[in-house]
Amino acid sequence: SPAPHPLSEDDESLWRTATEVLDANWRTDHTVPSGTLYPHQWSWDSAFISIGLAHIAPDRAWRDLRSLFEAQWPDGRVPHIVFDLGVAERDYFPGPDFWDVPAMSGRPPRFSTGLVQPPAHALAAWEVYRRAPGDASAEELRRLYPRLVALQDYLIGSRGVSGTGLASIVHPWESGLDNSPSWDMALANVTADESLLLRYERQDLKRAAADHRPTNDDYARYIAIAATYRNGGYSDVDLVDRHLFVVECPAYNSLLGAAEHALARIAAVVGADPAPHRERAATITRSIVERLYDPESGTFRSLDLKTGKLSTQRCVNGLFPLILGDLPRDIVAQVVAEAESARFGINEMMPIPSSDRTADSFDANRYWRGPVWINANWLLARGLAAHGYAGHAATLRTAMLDLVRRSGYYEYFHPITGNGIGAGAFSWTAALVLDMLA
Ligand code: 9YW
Repeated sequence: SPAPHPLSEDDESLWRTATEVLDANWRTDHTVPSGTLYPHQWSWDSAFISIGLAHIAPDRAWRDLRSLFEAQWPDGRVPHIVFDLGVAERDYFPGPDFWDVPAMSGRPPRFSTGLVQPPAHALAAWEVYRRAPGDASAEELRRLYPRLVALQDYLIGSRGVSGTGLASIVHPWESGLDNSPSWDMALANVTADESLLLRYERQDLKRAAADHRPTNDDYARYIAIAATYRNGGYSDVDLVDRHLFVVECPAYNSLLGAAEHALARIAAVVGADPAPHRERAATITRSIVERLYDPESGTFRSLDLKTGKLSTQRCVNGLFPLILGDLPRDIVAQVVAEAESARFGINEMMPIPSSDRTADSFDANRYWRGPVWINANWLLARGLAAHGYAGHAATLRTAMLDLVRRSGYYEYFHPITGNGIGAGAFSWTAALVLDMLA
């Protein structure tokens, strides 16, 4: 479908190619993140993808969100991967056999993982509705609303380990920022049993360069943590005592709060009461500031609930509280200062990297330890604009579009050269480019 308004020749061609990426990655009722690396449905990917689809095919945007929530567990969790059982086990590791999830929600056994991902979906549903308003969209919102609320209830309830309104993640994969240095301290306390990994075969290394992916040492820990959670029947009881990894992430919880803000708006459309959502949103923002903000450095960090320690690493997740409209102004100013600093350096030439450029842990190639990711930058641009930093938001937008024009729809980008890394024809990159052009 054509762009909603006339575009320059360059942007017109970007619009067309982004549409082609999303068309090619569509599978019956959902979009895969990448046709090569990720052949199933991923939870927060579907949220970002739906926002782009809203411009070109609103029916597919809603279908993507709906199919994800049809895989919601009875306890409210929305799985981080919904498996396409027509895809061979060997095409993704760890696949259905590893997770070994029982039949439920009218699904056969092994239909999903037992983890969650950042709750970007209420925000996405609201944004799809705004981009494609009308009766059909209002009806989709009505259908999704109770499911979105059930997800929030699960995260704030079962995963509300600290009792402060914040949700804990029980695996780095749940953050969506898999190998971020933000988890290094907590992971150092997890024994890496490389022999466990030897029993499996990493599929990602057949499809992407090893030095662009998490290390084997990371994967051994990832598998140990996932196996522990699985062997406990995916129970969330007594997590701090029983489980290996229990962390409060500022990005995850910012999206949790943003979801409550979005649900308040959705509630008004579907005839529900917005007030409880506003209250929850206020609690979440307050707790993020009380628990995850380090006043000395003026930055947000992840908190390890097993040790009670804030991570010492400054990562892109520390900038995410900017997406909260009710973040206190003095704190907004501190986060913006961090984003402007040499560590992250907002400029027209390059979007914000996933990790502090000046830190020893910075690795320009390795996934969430340095490369630029479009979803993070899109969210930050949105947050900056909402807090009145229109100039910064415009700078990020220019940098993102130039990067993709130059390098293509990659999964992530080298933060110095801008070269594309990981999978090409990556769905959320294409989707968010459409959103920025529209
Ligand atoms: C993996 C699909 C997912 C994203 C995550 C990203 C990566 C999967 O890909 O994880 O196998 O490493 O870290 O955020 O949802 O795009």
